[in-house]
Amino acid sequence: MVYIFVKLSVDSEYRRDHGMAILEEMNEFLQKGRANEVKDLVQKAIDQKIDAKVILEEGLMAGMNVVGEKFKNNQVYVPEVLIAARAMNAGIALLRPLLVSAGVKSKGKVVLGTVKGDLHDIGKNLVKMMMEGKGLEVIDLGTDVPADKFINTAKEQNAGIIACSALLTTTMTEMKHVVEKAKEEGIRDEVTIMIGGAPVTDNYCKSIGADIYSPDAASAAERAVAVFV
Ligand code: B1M
Repeated sequence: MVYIFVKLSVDSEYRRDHGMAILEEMNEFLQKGRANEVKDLVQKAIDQKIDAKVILEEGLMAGMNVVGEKFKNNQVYVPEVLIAARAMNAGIALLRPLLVSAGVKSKGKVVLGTVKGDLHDIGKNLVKMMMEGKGLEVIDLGTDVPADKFINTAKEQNAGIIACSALLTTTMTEMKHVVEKAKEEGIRDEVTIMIGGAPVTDNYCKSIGADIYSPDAASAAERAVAVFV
């Protein structure tokens, strides 16, 4: 009995330590933009039954945060950041089926995009993945999306939600134009406007008259589903 208990705790400790080592290695390779190694390690982590959310947050996003800090301090430049982003996307592609539960009937329509002037799309793509995982239909307008395009698409497609992502303090102001344009076009009462992205806050959301701020992709998907209930 004691033997089994000791063996089980040693095994689970081994798995935990080994799992942490994989995530640390993943983080390091992501910083170097080594997409193949990142992919292999994500697969290894999946095989070891490490939770997909933990792989995403503690392996991939942790590595990307280091890249972001170095970028800010001019220790790395745009090409390095791009290859790190490519490695991150390669890892996320393997996690997708685990983060998204397939075959769920559409619960509502969302028009999603990164606002005008902004080309960051990794966070936006995660929001899309999580929303689809919750059974929402997402019309992805991509990046650099002007306010008009959000509004016209929402009208044409009869969407219940417009979801805007921004990663730059200089482009988040574009979200205000989306709210204003929705008013001008007479659809403000029919559409819920959701916003998010690293520089965005709840106070900012309130100040521009948008409806929902979410700090991460998972909570954005939860709040979006609640809109259609
Ligand atoms: Co840029 N970049 N970048 N960049 N980049 C940041 C954002 C920056 C913080 C880096 C830094 O200085 N530390 C900084 C912004 C500073 C600021 O405005 N405060 C910055 C800058 C300055 C720039 C350029 C201006 C650099 C230059 O050219 N001089 C330039 C701008 C180009 C443009 O957009 N016009 C630029 C370019 C780039 C690349 C093209 C090289 C590349 C983007 C590649 C791509 O997206 N395909 C890039 C990258 C990769 C970054 C960092 C390193 C990583 C961003 C990322 O993907 N994070 C970033 C530093 C950092 O964030 N650590 C940086 C991972 C992603 C999962 O997180 O997108 O925050 P995030 O998404 C989160 C949440 O925010 C939330 O959910 C996700 C997590 O679950 N979320 C939402 C996102 N959208 C949401 C919407 C919602 C709800 C939640 O509801 C609708």
